[in-house]
Amino acid sequence: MVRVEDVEFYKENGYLLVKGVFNQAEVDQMREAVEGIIRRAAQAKQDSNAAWQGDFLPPEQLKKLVLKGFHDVHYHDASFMRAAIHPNMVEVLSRLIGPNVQIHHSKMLVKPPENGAAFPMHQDYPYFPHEKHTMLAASIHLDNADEENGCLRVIPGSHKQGELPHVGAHYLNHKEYPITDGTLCEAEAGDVLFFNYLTIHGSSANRSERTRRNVLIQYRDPADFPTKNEHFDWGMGLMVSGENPNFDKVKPNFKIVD
Ligand SMILES: O=C(O)CCC(=O)C(=O)O
Repeated sequence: MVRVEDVEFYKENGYLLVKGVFNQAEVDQMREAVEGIIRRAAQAKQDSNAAWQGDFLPPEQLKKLVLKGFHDVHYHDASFMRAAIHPNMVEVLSRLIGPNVQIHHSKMLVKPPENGAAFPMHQDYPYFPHEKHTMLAASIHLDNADEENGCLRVIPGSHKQGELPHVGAHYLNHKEYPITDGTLCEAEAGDVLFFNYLTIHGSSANRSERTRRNVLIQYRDPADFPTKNEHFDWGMGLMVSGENPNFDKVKPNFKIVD
């Protein structure tokens, strides 16, 4: 599934699209699971709009945009846990990260038709900084994604710049980094886009008549330690490949929430 030149491409460019990681049946199960989460979130009145706010779009455009976003999806439906440890995923992850791989967290990002939210260009690093920068996102495509329905865009090689200043620790200056400058990463349902947490990325609004469903799982080497005591999610630290040589160093700090 991954050739030596693919690993080289990832190292050079900070991202890699791998085709056909999941088959149609697996994609269908995850699509149903996404619908289930949306339904249960609505029932629990926890379906607030997760669209990013800021000055990257005029306010009258921004207020119309919608994102159905939900964290820790592998705690909501087993199809995501199966995806997280799928042999095809593990094969790619162990080539890009190394023999030992851990989940950091997961989420789903659903852009509804016509008004699906945009993501200004940003790095994921400021949200959960680590020492060695092994962290990467695996963006699982549950729909064909293209320019029209707001596919992901990346700036190739940008991970080599290291940490960049973010507006309010949130996103990069949108005048310096317009979304449209990003390289389009068009993909089909079942494909996975892997990108490092330092790679600048974002996506435009969904202006098509099609939904764009993305499930994103962050992974790291267990020997790559967080530099801040924050962003603890359910499932942090689950091993998907190899062993944890430092089990006593980093432990999630879970709290019971009423
Ligand atoms: O799903 C997308 O289009 C972008 C998601 C993203 O940039 C993120 O979650 O950091």
